[in-house]
Amino acid sequence: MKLVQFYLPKEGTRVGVLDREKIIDITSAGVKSVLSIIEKASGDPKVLEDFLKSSVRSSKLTLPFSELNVKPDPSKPHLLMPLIPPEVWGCGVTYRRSAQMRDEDTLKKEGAKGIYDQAYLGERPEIFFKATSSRCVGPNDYICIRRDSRLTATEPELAYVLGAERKIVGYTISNDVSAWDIERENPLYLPQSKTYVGCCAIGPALATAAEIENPYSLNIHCRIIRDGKKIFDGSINSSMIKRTFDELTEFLCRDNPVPPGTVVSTGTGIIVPNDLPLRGGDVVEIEIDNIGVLSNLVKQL
Ligand code: DO4
Ligand code: MG
Repeated sequence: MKLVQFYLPKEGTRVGVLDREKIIDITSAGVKSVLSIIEKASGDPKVLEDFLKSSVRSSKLTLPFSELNVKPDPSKPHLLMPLIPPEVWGCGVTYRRSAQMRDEDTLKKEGAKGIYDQAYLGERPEIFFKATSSRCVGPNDYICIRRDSRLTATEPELAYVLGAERKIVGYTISNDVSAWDIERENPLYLPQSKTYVGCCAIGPALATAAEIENPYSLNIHCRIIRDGKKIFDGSINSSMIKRTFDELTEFLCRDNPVPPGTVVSTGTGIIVPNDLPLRGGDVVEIEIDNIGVLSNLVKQL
């Protein structure tokens, strides 16, 4: 099943199950938030599916998805992030393309192995703290370009969500928006390139683990639209990732108490060319099989 969160004026945050083009409101069945479901979920995906099926049966309200998939405005119904994540972690150089681009674009001695290649090939993956929920946005909201960056890029990524026993409870789409110029100036500046207001978008839905038959065979697609014209179109399949999600989780959670509901963004395999930095007013769309399309507007801070 696919879970969404949405806002209704006067009612506040609601939880829904997305069934093709309609959202079945399960808040009236006692579900307060997607995070509360995740915190309670056992490691068995069937238990979660059964709980959601019974919540759908007792629901009394259905809404069209298209009416909620709009720019957030407090006077109108709209989609929210599919969960409020306590933490968002990013994984880096998990696809060869990302390692290549980053080593080429960082000062490196002739013939020397770059730090990104070392991380791509090394036993330990690159994992970094990306964001808290206050720095994240949901569908159709603004992702941001920091005021001290001239080359900020979109990083379209498959993300998974960890449950109580560090098991994957679901998958979503994330946009690991990154100030590449700051990262390139000096890799020690990575936290400043990665973490700031509006640095991460999540959504539109959380597809439960049972919904995604094989997370290593999903098409990931990204489009950037500027002034009504498509200026970038790129894709990758998650089968090209070098690391398993178990491997990423194992390193992430070593002596690190990661709370349930944590989003783990698995790294980008789509690299936007350097001559197409994001600009205020752009629209970025990321589509992943069986999860949906995450669309966001870009704001220059
Ligand atoms: O090392 C820099 C970050 C890499 C990253 O975010 C990615 O590969 O997706
Ligand atoms: Mg990334």
